[in-house]
Amino acid sequence: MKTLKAYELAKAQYAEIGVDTDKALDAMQKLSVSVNCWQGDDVLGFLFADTALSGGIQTTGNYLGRARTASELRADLDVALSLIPGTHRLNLHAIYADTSEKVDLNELEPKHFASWVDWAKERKMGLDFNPTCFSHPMADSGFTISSSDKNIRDFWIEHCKRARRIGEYFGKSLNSKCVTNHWFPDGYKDIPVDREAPRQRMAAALDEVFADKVDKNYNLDALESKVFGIGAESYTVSSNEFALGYAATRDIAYCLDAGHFHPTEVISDKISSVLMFTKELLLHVSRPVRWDSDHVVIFDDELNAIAQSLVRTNLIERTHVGLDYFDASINRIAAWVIGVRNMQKAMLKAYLEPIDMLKKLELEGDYTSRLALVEELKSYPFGAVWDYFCEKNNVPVREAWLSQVQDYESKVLASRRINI
Ligand code: RNT
Ligand code: ZN
Repeated sequence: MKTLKAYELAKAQYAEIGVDTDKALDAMQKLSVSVNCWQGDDVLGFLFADTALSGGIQTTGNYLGRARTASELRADLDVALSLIPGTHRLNLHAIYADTSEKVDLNELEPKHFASWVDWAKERKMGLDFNPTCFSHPMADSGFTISSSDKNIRDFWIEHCKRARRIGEYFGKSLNSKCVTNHWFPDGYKDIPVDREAPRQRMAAALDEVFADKVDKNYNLDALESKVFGIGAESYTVSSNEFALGYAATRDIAYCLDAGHFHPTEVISDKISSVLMFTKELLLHVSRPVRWDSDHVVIFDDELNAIAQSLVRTNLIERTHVGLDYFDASINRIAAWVIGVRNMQKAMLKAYLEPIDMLKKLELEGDYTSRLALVEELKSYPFGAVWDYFCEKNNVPVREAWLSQVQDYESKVLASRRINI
């Protein structure tokens, strides 16, 4: 009741500047965020959970309650999703196959993910996918699909081909196109002599992967770039220029990860450029702190700028919004809830801008009014609209979700003390 009253007041205030809050809420209802499953178990997965995380990425922290099995991960996700408004997608990695079979990455088949499809179907959710090109003996050299060793290359080519078929299976079974994102940690710790050959090998290998026809209505491929990783500080094969150039010339999507650029470089300014030359874009919204640290997404300036880039010129229509972070130092379910809700809040705030008015001021060269208005908008009562959105979706308003996570922590997570 209080929430509704506050919403009505906010609605009137927004109406004065020509913003329709109900329309913003409709847009929000349609927004699905691809939730990164790997936040739930520190990127370990179930196929090789004893193998150390590799590929130059790192989780730190040892908070109690890491999900150790697919059913634990699903139970945890159910708790998180019950605290997040709207209907979302789950982003799976190949290592999250749910099978008792001893199966390697180059042997994976759709059937190994059947339980995930059942789970998603029941919840009317879509699934996204990723080949896992790390944490595996075949990635030990620091190179996967661009390795100079044909055996290694072929192993990863086969894995990626299979990943796309699994993506197609997700898309078909759930009637919702799956985004299959390809990320390769390949690179050198120290300065290479030949910067070109690994890139030529990677492009040729990817061409082989994508030569396999899978139905584009059900699977969209994306290629993710990166500036450096731990142990690959001097050179990354799939750099920004490589991945963007490859994606644009092969008609696949490019994946921009917020942590994969130099520390002061932001992806919010890249979105409109990339989408001039590719049909679709995948985002890995993350929070780099001094490096690609994959901190939980917070409601900061860059998150708001990303949302504005998506909403102001409607590029959201061609963008798949995924999250990519992994923090093992706090409750992992809370990490999901905080990150997804923040992404949604930023999008809502962007939907509540008087976009036409702002664009007009800009075109007229009235930069004084543009700045004045954009700054005043920051303290408009968007929180009241957000609270109402949560209430309408039957999820806790404001921090009321936290006690539910704490309850689950003491009842369920606290008993997960051993590795199984
Ligand atoms: C690594 C990339 C990649 C991974 C996930 C787990 O730097 O961001 O997207 O984080 O695939
Ligand atoms: Zn990423």
